[in-house]
Amino acid sequence: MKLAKILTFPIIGDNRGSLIALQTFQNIPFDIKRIYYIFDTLSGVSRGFHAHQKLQQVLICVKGSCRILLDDGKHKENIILNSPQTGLLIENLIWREMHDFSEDCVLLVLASEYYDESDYIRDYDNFLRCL
Ligand code: T46
Repeated sequence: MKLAKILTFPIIGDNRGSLIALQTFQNIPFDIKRIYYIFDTLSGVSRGFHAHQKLQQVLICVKGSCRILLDDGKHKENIILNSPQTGLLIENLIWREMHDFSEDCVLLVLASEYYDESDYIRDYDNFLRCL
């Protein structure tokens, strides 16, 4: 894994089931300013197709599965997310696409910044120029 870092979160489990706690600057390496989640994705739909100038994010598939394609302009990597224990830390200036959402997929995203459309690079040629 070169284009992103895999974070593995410990499960706090007991005889009732499982729990995972995420905390700023403990197991999440930035100040969490925003949380969003993607769910009920229609069959065959792909999302993403952009990079960010500044934003860092951790993607966690808390239910189901999806495939994340990462691209730094030179290399591409595919990562399957299918565990609530796994976080994918994506730094800035990495092109990302999300594919193969399972019907039950819930993709939770922790973000280092508030939503700002001007941080998005939505054109691939522009992304290559920004690198
Ligand atoms: C990313 C991947 C993993 C908001 O108003 N606030 C928000 O916090 C977000 C994330 C989106 N939006 C609006 C902007 C668009 O009108 O929701 C709409 C859908 O957003 P977008 O097409 O950017 O969604 P995805 O799934 O392609 O990408 C999202 C994040 O936007 C992006 O930062 O890295 O998930």
